[in-house]
Amino acid sequence: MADTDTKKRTDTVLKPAKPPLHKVILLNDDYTPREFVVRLLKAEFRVPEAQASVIMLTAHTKGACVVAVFTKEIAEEKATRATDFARQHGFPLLFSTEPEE
Ligand code: NFA
Repeated sequence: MADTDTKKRTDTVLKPAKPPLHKVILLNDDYTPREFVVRLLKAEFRVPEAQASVIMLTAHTKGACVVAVFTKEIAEEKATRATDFARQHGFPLLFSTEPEE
C-alpha cells in the first residue's frame, strides 16, 4: 500500500509584498488641442491611437481620465514628463498622480 502523508502543513509561505500602484491622471482644460493630447499620449505612454483617443475624449467629457498605473516613482516621473512636454509646446495640459485604492 502506498504511503499516505497525512502530516499537517503549517509553514507559511510569504509572498513578496506588491508595491502600491499610483494612477497617472489626465485632466481636461479648454485650450490644449485634442490632436496634441492624442499625440502626447501615444508618445509618452505608448498607447495605440484608438486608446489614446478614448482617454482624451473621456477626460474631455468627464474632466479627468486615468491614463495608466505604475509604481509611485514611475507614475510621478511620467506625469512630470508629460506635463513638461505640453509646457514646451505652450499648452496648459496637466497630468497628476494619486494612489490606487
Ligand atoms: N478640452 C480640450 C479641447 O476641447 C481637449 C482636451 C482633452 C484637453 C483632454 C485636455 C484633456 N480642445
